[in-house]
Amino acid sequence: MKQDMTRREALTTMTATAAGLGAAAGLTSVAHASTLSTIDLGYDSSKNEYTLPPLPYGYNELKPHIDEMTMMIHHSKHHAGYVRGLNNALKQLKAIREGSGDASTLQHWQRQLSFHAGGHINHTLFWTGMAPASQGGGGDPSGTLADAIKHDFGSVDQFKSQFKAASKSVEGSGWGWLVYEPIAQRLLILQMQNQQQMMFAGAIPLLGVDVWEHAYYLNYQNRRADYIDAFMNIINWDEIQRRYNAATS
Ligand code: MN3
Repeated sequence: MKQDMTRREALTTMTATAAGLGAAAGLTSVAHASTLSTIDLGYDSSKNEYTLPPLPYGYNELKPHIDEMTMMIHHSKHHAGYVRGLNNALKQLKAIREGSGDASTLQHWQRQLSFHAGGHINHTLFWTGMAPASQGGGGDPSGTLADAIKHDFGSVDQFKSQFKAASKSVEGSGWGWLVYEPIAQRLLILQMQNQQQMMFAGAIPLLGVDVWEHAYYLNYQNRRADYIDAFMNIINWDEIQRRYNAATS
């Protein structure tokens, strides 16, 4: 096992792996060197259950861009709810498969599976896609990711402009995403409604911003645009570069 891996390295490495696999698969865990506690992206293979992954920074460390109360409720309540919903959907589908469940509810639980798996994976990528300045958050993309952004969007500024405009204009609850499309091998900006709609199979998520009201309403009220502008200041570009490397390798 990677005994010398720090907690942060473990998290970012595992997140890159998950993104490279299309995020829907490959969520695994790695033992922490000093405590032997499980550092994970939200799956306990010994229990076959999804779990709430710890944040790689404190709830108060993204201030002033995202306030402590919002971070605490968002992670410990909202994200935790998606984890519970995902585990429950799988439990119900297992029961139906084995004959003890109500087969007439299958479509409902399939829908629940999609929604809550989306919620769990989106948030796992969201937390690790941000970082306080002390951990390298902020600034601009560089290296091969910046080259790809310039190739596919014209310039970093044009990318930012479209990413912000797309995220601000999501109808209702949803997300803005930068994804890698592996057929044309190019970057795309997508809107997502709720936790899963308007994405397509094969799109590999690289950078996502949560624009559900629960992500910003305590501090920004109805000012979603201001929240997205603030989010642009705390992007963990090193982590997004790692995901891009995983997606393209
Ligand atoms: Mn959320």
